[in-house]
Amino acid sequence: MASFNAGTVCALLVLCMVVPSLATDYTVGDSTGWTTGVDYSTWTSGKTFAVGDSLKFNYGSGHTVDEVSGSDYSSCTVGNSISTDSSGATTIQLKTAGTHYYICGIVGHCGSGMKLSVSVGKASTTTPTPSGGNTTVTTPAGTTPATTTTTTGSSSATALSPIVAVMIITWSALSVLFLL
Ligand SMILES: [Cu+2]
Repeated sequence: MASFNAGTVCALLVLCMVVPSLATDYTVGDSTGWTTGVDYSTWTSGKTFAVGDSLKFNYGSGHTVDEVSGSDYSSCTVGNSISTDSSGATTIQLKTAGTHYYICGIVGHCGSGMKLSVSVGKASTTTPTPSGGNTTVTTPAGTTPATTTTTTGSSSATALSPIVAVMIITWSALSVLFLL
């Protein structure tokens, strides 16, 4: 009984500590890829980009992916790129919020549609709330008077920092294994 409760506490805590990676990888233009004759504003419409997401550009030879300033994006000016790649498969991680601009650096291609602007918001915050996790822990710990050591360890975990909590969880898990 005691070991079951301790195990549940451990499982719940571990679940709450694992921050899920919600980053999204977008393939620019989807199956069409990065090429001329595409309206990328249509592709971006309805999509929400956040810090941590990445853009994958797939294209044949004769194209590049250049990150440029907003003004160079608007005027399709090549040659001032912040970064450039022509590997045919460029993955760009969106590291900062704000609007990022990409064009093809081959003269004429930007004007033929190879221009992409993405508005990047702050990292998504749909992670489990730590307070909810701690509340869940408190309940089984209080209703488990059988094993004094486990109860003490678990209730301490609610009051201490996550790192200490992890240590206590590990210790609790080892105790459970030992008891079994
Ligand atoms: Cu091009």
